[in-house]
Amino acid sequence: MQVREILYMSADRYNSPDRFYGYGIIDAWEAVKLALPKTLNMTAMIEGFYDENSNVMTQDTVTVNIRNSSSPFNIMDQATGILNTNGIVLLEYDNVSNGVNYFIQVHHRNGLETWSKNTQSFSSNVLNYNFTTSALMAYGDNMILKGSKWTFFSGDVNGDGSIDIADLTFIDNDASNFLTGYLPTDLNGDNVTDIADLLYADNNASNFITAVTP
Ligand SMILES: [Ca+2]
Ligand SMILES: [Ca+2]
Repeated sequence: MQVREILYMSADRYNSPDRFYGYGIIDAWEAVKLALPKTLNMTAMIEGFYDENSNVMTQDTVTVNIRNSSSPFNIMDQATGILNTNGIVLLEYDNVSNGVNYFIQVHHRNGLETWSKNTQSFSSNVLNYNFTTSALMAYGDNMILKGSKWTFFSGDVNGDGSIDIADLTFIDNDASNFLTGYLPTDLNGDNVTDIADLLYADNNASNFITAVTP
């Protein structure tokens, strides 16, 4: 946001009927608050990374886009962070505003791309959003229940928005070669690619799981 814009929005006449005729008195503290980064406090679980018995998720990186509310849903800002063992991540954005409606779009190395059900807005520089409480939190209700948590489908290894034979082939190849480490084919985050990973993708591919987006 431009400094000029921030100062304008802080002024006492910004929301008054004569806003176009003058800036009113600039409120420096209000301007400082407007210029602060916006924080998304997001909770999300990845199917394969979440253990419903221990109620713990293996930590992993997600990239979260804040997107415009109308087609073509331009990306307004992007941040990357680590979902902790409770599935919580705090992400900061500089290029979004309070009171504006945005979609939240989440990317993970092999979790299926998932969007917020509806548009959301930051208020007082914060937006809290929890995907795990209900299928209704995801666009198209496109999540899978694991224990008591709604989670993002695992298995989109190549990130093309569908879980299918192409993803299974990647996992199968890496498993055949006994590959280990931080790989897109490791669906449960144990740093080994094997049959356990293949099962998640196979199950979701059998159900023709694809991303559902606005
Ligand atoms: Ca795929
Ligand atoms: Ca694994």
